[in-house]
Amino acid sequence: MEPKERTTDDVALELLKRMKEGGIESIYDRHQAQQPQCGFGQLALCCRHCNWGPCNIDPFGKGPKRGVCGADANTFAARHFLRMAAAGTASHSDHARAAAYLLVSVARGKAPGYQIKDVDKLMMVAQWLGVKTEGRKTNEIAEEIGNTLLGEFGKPHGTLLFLKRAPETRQKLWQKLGIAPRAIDREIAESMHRTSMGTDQDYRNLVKQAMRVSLADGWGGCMIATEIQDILFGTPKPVLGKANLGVLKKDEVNILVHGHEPQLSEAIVIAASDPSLVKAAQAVGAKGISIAGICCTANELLVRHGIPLAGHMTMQEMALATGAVELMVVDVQCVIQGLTEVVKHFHTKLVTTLSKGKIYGAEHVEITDETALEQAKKIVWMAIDNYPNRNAAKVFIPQVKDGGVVAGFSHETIKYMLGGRYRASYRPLNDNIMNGRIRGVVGIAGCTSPKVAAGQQCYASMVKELIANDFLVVGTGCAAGECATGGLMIPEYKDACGKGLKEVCEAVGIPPVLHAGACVDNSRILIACSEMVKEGGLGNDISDLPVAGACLEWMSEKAIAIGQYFVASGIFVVFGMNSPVSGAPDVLKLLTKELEEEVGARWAFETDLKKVGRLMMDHIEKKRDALGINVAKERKLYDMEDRRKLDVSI
Ligand code: NFS
Ligand code: SF4
Repeated sequence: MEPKERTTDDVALELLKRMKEGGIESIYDRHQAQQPQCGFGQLALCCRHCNWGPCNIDPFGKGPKRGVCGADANTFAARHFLRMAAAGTASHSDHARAAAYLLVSVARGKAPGYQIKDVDKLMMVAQWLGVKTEGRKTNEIAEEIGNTLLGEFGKPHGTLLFLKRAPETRQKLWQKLGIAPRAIDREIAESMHRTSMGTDQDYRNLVKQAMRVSLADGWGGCMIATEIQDILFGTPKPVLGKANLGVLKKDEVNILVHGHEPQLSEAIVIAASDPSLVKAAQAVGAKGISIAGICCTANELLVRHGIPLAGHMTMQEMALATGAVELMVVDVQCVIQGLTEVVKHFHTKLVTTLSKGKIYGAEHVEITDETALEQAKKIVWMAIDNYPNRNAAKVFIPQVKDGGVVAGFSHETIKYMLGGRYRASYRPLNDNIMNGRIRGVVGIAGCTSPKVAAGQQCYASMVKELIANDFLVVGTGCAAGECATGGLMIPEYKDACGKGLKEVCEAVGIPPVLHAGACVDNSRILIACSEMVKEGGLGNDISDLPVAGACLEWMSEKAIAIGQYFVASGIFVVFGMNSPVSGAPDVLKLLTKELEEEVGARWAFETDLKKVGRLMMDHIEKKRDALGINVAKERKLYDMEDRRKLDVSI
C-alpha cells in the first residue's frame, strides 16, 4: 500500500514516504505484513494457558466447542480479558511503585537532583492517608507517605486507602459486590492464579475480578503515580506548549525522551540545562540542547513544563526518521522494538535506562534514584558527542504551521479555574451542566493504532463533533497527544464549540478540550467525577453523572484496565474497533449490558469510529433526563437580547 492511500495528515504522509524510499520498515508495513491476522486471536478463541494446548474454539460451531480441559468460549475470553486487565494494572502500578520508592529516597536525601516541589499536594495526600503533619518536617511527612503508599502494594489486610476518595454510595457498592480492591500486588497475583489452568472457570466471576484488579489500578496504581509525581515534579497548571514533529531543531542537539516514568525525563531535563553541557553542545557546533517527548512521557513533560510533544504512539518511528535526533532515551512501556531498525539508518542512538526494560540492539545506561542525575548527564553527553555525526542530507524536519497547545489541566486546576479566584469549587461546572450550557463531560483516553490509517486524526474528528454539541472534553494519553497535534487544545478553538460551551470557555479562558496528562492521570478524572458528585445537584453517585469515556484506537492492555476501572466506577465507556471478547457472546453481553445493573455502567464496542461520539452524547442526554435537568431547558435560539441576559459570571 502506498503511504498516500493510508494517510490524510501531511506530516505522517511525508515521513512515511521518506521511510519507504529509504527502505525503512514502519509499524504500518509490519501491520500490513501481518494480514490477515489470526481469526481465533481476534475473537479471543485461542488459549495457551497450559501445554495441553494451544487450543482453539471454532466460532462457527462446526469444529471444537471446548479446549482439551473442557474450557468453553466464555472461559477463554473472560480469562484473556482478566489477564489483560491484570497486565495493565501491573504496568501502571509498577510505575507507581517506582515513584513511591523515589519519594522515599528524596525524603531521605538520597536522590540528588530531585526535590519535593508541591508541598500543598503533599499535605493533601497526607490527609487522605491519615499521615500526621503537625509539627513535622516536610521530609518526614514525605517519607511516611512514600512508605504508606508502598504498603498499598502488599499489605496483608484491608482495602486500598484511596478508595475513600470516591462517593460513599460507590464505596458501599464496591463492598457489597466484593470488588473493593485489597493490596495491588495481591489483586494482580490472584488474577494470574485464577486464570491459570483449572482454577476460575466462571466467566462472571472472572469479569468480577477484572473489576477488582482494575479498580486497584485506577484508585491504586494510577492514583498513586499521579499524586506522587505531582508532589515531586509539581501539580500541572495551564502551560503553553507545542505539539508536532516540527518541534525538533535543525541546529540543536535533539534528545527525545520516550516511555512513561517522569523520573527519567525530569532528570534529563535538569541535566540538559546544565551550563557546562550547553557549552559542550555549542563546542560541537550546535546552538543548544533541545528536548522533546513521545507518548506518555511527553504528556507528563508537556502538562508540567510545556516541553514539546513530538508525537504520540504511532509516530515514534517517524520521529526518528527525521534524521535529526541525536539520541532517544527510553524507560518502559509502549517503546516498540521496531525503533532498533530505524536507528540503523541514521546516526541516532537508542538508550534504555531501566534493568526491567532492555532492548536488544540498544545501548543501556542504568538509572537509579541515587544516580539519576549523574547518569542523565552521561546520556546528554552521548547525545552531544553524536551531533557531529548527523548527516544533514538525511535530515527532514516537517514544517508544521500550528500545533500550539495549552496543557496542564489537573483536577485542581479545573476546579480552580471554574471556581474563580476566591474559592476553588466544582459548583460552577455543575451549574453549567445543570443549566445545559455544558451538556456533559467526555473523557478521551488511550492509544493510537496502525489499524487506523496514519494521520486520520480520529480523536480530533470525534472531539470536534462533541464540542460543537456543547460537550466539554478532557483528554489523556495518546488521545490527548493527537488532539494536541491537531491544534484543538487552545482557547481560540472555542469558536468551534456550540453556543453554551463557547460561553463557558470564554468566561473562564479555557480551551474546550483539556489536556489532563498521561494515562495514569485518568485518576484525575476519577477524582473530578467524585468531586462533581460531592458538589451536589448531579445525583448521588458517579453513575448518575452526565459523563462518558472513550478510547478509539485501543492497543495496550493498560487501556483495558482503564476502561474496566471507569466502568466499575460508574462511567459508560466506548472502545473503538474490535471488542476483546467478541468470540464469546455471553461475556460480551455481560460487559455491554448486564454490568449496568451491577455497577450502573457498561462497555460499548463500536467498529465504526464515527459513531462513537454519538453513542456518548445519547448516553449523556439519557443521564440528563434521569437527573431531570433536561426538562426546564427547551432548546432555543438566542438573540442578542437573550444573550445579554445570560449570566456567565463564573
Ligand atoms: Ni497509554 Fe501512554 Fe499511548 Fe496507549 Fe501507550 S503511551 S500509558 S498505552 S499508546 S495512550
Ligand atoms: Fe487448552 Fe484448557 Fe490448556 Fe487452555 S487451559 S490450553 S483450553 S487445555
